[in-house]
Amino acid sequence: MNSIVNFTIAIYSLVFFSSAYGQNKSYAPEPYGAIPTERQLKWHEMEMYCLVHFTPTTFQNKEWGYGDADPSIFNPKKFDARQIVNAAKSGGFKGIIIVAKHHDGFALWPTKTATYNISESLWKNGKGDMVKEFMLAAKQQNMKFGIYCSPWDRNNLSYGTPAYVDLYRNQLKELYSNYGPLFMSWHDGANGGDGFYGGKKETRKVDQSSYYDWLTTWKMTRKLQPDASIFSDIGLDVRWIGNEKGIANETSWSTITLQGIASKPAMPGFLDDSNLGSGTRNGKQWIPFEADVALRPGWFYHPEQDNQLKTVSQLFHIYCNSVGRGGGFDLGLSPTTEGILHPYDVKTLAAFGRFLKSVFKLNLATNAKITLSNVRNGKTTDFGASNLTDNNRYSYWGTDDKIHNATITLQFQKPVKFSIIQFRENIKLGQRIDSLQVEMLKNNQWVPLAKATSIGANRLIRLQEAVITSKIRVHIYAPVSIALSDIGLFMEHKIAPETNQQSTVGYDNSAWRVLSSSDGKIDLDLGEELTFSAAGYLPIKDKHTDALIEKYNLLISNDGKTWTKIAEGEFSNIKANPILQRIALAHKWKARYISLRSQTPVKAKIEKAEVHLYN
Ligand code: FUL
Repeated sequence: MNSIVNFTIAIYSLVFFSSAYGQNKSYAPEPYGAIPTERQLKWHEMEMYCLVHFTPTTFQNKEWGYGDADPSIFNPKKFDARQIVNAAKSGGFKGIIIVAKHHDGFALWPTKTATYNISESLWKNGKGDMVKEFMLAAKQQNMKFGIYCSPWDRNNLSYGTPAYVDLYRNQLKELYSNYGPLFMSWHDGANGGDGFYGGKKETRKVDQSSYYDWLTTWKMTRKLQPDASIFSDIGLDVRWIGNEKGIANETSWSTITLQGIASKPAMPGFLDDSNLGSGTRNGKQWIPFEADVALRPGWFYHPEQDNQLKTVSQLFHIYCNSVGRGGGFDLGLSPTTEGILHPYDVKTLAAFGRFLKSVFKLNLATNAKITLSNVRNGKTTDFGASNLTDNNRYSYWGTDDKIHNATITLQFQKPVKFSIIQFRENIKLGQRIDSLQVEMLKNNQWVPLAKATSIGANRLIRLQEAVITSKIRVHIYAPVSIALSDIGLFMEHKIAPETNQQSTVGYDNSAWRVLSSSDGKIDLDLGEELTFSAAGYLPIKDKHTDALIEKYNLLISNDGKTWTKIAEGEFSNIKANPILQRIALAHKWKARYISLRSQTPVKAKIEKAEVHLYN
C-alpha cells in the first residue's frame, strides 16, 4: 500500500514539477491586440523582395500598354531569368514577384483562358513559358516566388462583364496550380478605363466595390496557395502604403481597422485609404504595409532612364523608411527589350547588397553590459538581456505583467561609435510598445538622442550623424508588459559620391579646354573632332546649387563660333539629386566644340561642373 502511495506521490510530483517548470518556461505574457498569422510572420522575416515588369509594353517603351500591341514584338533575344533573379539576390532581396500579366492583358504563360499570351509571340517560336522560367530560376537561387496578375485587362473583349471575372479567376487558378509554392499573390488597384478590349477601343468602367468579388477569389488563393500573402491596396495580409515612393510614415502601425471587413472587404481601388500609411494604433487587424517603388523612375524599362536609377544611398534611405519602419520593401525591376537587366541595374543591386551587409555586419550592442530595470518573473534565462542581442526575432526581454514602463541600460568598456539604432518586438505577442526614448551619456550627463513609436517587427532610427558614447539607456512605454526581442547599434559608413553612370566609359575629358564658362553656359574645345552618341552633365562638384542647369540646350560647332543646337531637354530632379545625368542623342554626332547651355537664367557661375561625351 505504502509503496503504491509513494509511487503515486512520485508520479504526481513529477507531473506537478514538470508542468510547473513548463509553465515557468512558457510563462509568456498574453498576446496584445491583433497578432500576425504564421503566413504573415514568414512574410515579415523576408523584409525585401523584387517585382519584375516585362511584357510587350517594354517593347513599346510605355508604362501602361493599351492592350493592342502585336504579340510578335515580344521577342527578347537574350532573355535570362537567372540573370534577373541573381541580380535581385545580390541586392539582398529574398524573393521575386513576376508580373505574369499587366494591364495590357498579355499573359507571360501559355494560358488556356485567352489567346493573347506568350504562345502568340516569336519568343521560343511560341513554345516558351516565361513564368515557369522565373519560377525555376527562383527555386534554383533559393529565392521565394510570387505572382502579380493584373485584374484590369485592356486587351480582353469580355472585360467588364461577369465572364471576365471567371476568366480572371481561371488565370489565377492556372498560376496557383502550376507555379507554386507562392509567397505572395499581388493584386493592384488600377482598374477600368479605356482600352483595346478585343478591338472595341472604348472606355469601360466597373463597379469597384462589387465587380471583382474579391472574397471569393481570395478564398481560392487560400485553398490553392495557403502560404501566399495576399497583397492589395488593403489585402488580407499586406497593405499598400499609399504611394510608390517606397517611404512609409514615420509612425506606421502594423495594425489597422478596416470598416466592415467581414461583410465587404475594402476593394483594391475602392477604399478609405486615409490611414493606409499610418495604420491604426490598436487596430483590429494585423495588416502590415509593403512599400513598393521602382529602381528606375518607371516600372517598365525605358532606355532614356538609364541614368536615373536610384543610387545605393537612395535605396538605403528607402530601406530605412520601409523595412526600418516595420514593413516590406518591394523594389521594381525592369528588364530591357533583350530580356535581361541593364548592366547599371545589375551593378546597383550588387552594390546595395554589399552596402547593406557592411552596415549590419556588426551589432555593437553585443559588446555591451546590459542592465534591465525589470525581468519577467526574475527569469533571466527565459526573458533576460541575452535575448536582446541574439538576433532572434522571437526570443525576447520580457517584463512582469504589471510593469509597463521599463529601462534598458547599455554600458560599454570603451566608447562606441554608431549611427543607426534598431529595435524589434516579438510580434508573435503583438505590437505592444507605444513609444521609446533613447538617451546617451555625454560629459557625464544624460542627453536625449532619439525617440520612436510603432516598433513592431523592426524599427531603425537613423541618426543625423554618428555619435560616440560609452553608455546609452532606453525608456520604454507600453500599455502592457514589454516583449522586446532585439536591440542593435550599427555604424553606417558614408558612401563615396555616386553617379548612375557606373559602367559607361566616356571620352577622357581631362585635356578639354574651357573656351568660356559663364552663368549657365559651358563651351568646350575637345582638342580634336570626336564622334559621340550621348552627353553627360555632372553638376555635383559645383558649390552653388544656384549654378545648376535644369533645362538645357546642347550645341555643337566646328569653329567655336557658329553653333548648332542638337538637343534640348530637362535634367529632372537635379536640384534634389545632383547626379550625373545623361542626354541620349537620336544618332551620332561629330564635332570639335560642344556647349551646354541653360535655357533659363542661372544665378551663379558654373565652376566645376563636368561635361562628358560617350561614343
Ligand atoms: C500599379 C500599376 O498601375 C503600375 O503599372 C505598376 O504595375 C505598379 C506596381 O502597380 O498599380
